[in-house]
Amino acid sequence: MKLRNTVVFIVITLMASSAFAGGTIKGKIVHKKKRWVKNSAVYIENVKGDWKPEDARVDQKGSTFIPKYTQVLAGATVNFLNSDPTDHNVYSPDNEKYDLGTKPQGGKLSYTFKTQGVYTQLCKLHPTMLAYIFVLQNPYFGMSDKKGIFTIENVPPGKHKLVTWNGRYKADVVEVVVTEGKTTEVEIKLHR
Ligand SMILES: [Cu+2]
Repeated sequence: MKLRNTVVFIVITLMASSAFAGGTIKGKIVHKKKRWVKNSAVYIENVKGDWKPEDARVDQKGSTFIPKYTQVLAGATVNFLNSDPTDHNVYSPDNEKYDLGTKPQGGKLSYTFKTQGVYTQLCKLHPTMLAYIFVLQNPYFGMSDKKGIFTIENVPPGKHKLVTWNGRYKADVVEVVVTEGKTTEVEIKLHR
C-alpha cells in the first residue's frame, strides 16, 4: 500500500512538472466588428526544436470539409476522405498548389505538405466548400474562440514572434516575451 502511494505521488509530480514546462501565451484578438474576432489562428513563426509531424484527417461530409481548420507540422500527410454520395475534389491554389483529383464516396486522397504556410482548401465541384490547412514549423498554435480569446501552452521561454491569420482581416506580427511558468498576455488588433 505504501509503495502504491509512492508510485501515485511520483506520477502526479511528473504530470505537474510537464504541465509547467515553458510558459503560456494568453491573447485576445480585437476588432470593432466582433463577429470577425473568432477563428483567428495564432502561431509562432519559428522556434528552435524538432517535432515529429503527425498526420491529420479531413472528411468531406454534407459538402463541407470537416474540420474547417486543420493544423499540421510541415512533413505531415493530410488524408482527405469522402463520406458523401457525390464526388468531391481536393485542391489548393496556395503555396505548393496541389490538385489531388476527384474521388467518389469512400475514396481517400492524401497529400504531404512540405512548405509552411496557410493553404485554402477547396473542391472544384462545389464552390462553397472551404477549409484551411495551417502547415507550421512547430506545434505552438492557438485558435481564438467567439470572444477572440486564445491560449498557447508550454511555449519555450524567450522572445517569440506571433503571427496571426484571420479569414477577413490582417494583423501585425507581435513580439512577446515568454517566461517559464508564467502567463504572458497579449492583445492583437485586426486591421485591413
Ligand atoms: Cu465537393
